Amino acid sequence: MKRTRLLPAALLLTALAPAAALAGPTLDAVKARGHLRCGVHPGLAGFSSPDAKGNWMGIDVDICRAVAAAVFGDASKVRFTPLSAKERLTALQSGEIDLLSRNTTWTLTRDSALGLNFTGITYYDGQGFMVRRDLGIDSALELDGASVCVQTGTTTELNLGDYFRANGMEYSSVVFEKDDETVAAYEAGRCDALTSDRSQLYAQRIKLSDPKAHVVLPQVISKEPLGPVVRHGDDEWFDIVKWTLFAMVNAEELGVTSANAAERRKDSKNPAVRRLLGVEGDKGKDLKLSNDWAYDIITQVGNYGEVFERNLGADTPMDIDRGLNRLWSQGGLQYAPPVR
Ligand SMILES: N[C@@H](CCC(=O)N[C@@H](CS)C(=O)NCC(=O)O)C(=O)O
Repeated sequence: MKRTRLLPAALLLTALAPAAALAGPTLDAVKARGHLRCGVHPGLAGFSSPDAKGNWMGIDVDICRAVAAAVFGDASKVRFTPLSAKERLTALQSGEIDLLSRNTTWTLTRDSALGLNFTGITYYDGQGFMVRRDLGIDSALELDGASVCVQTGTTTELNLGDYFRANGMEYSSVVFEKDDETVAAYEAGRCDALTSDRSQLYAQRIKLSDPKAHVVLPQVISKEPLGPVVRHGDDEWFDIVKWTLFAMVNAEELGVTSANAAERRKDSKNPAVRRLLGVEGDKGKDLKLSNDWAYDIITQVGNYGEVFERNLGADTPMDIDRGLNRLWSQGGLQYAPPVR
């Protein structure tokens, strides 16, 4: 009796053993190549854009760098592929990139039928509208009959239709394939309103010739949880990208920063800090990485709060309040499972 009960468990262990000992194909391919290929937005302030010297900057870019730090111990081992909204998912599906980190909304269809996995939420966003101040409108519910500039291939286009239908309002859409064309058309007066994720509206507004002449209306008409995306079928790679963000959020929660991580690794008595920084346990090895994986992320890229402030915070042109992107312990939604 005892024997028959034990047998299936033993067989199961044998069956699992070889798979557990192998690294996933994406990790192997990335390591063999010597760099990560990361798909990003071609130019969205605060999220992903090249600076005057051609260095990529932004919260989405920093996620790519953090994954490179986890895999190689070197955040610079990443090459960026700028992708339009239309190109981004195909580039990932076809294997042209290892990771997509590009203001992409987590939806059911993308996460299932399109063969992709969202690894977490780097930025809780929502869709809004921008109008010229002299239009004298202070609510999106006053937009009945308006023409709205919108980009195709986005959740934005779909939500726009839902919002006007749900509120019994009419609209005409003026549709473009590229962000620059959409904003240029809005600035040229070809539509009454521009709609996009609100973070993007702020980024687009600073590019207009007179940003103060435009207002972002208060209504948030959708949920746009933005996060990194990988392909279906490689759980180990999925885990690595997922835990990269979790490490950054946990570091913020534990008060571990790029400036103090070296000291905390030497002195901290807090078991959670010691596990995160690889002093105790084999957490990196569990991910098929070095036990310094999180230490490398934090010292080279920073914790989640540092990355947010550097790219989007009060000292940047974006000047975005953390809002929903605060830690759960500070009234926000950013929450990570424990490193244990
Ligand atoms: N978060 C939404 C919208 C993302 C999006 O692609 N937005 C536009 C407006 S900023 C964009 O990226 N345009 C630039 C381009 O396609 O090159 C989604 O995932 O569909």
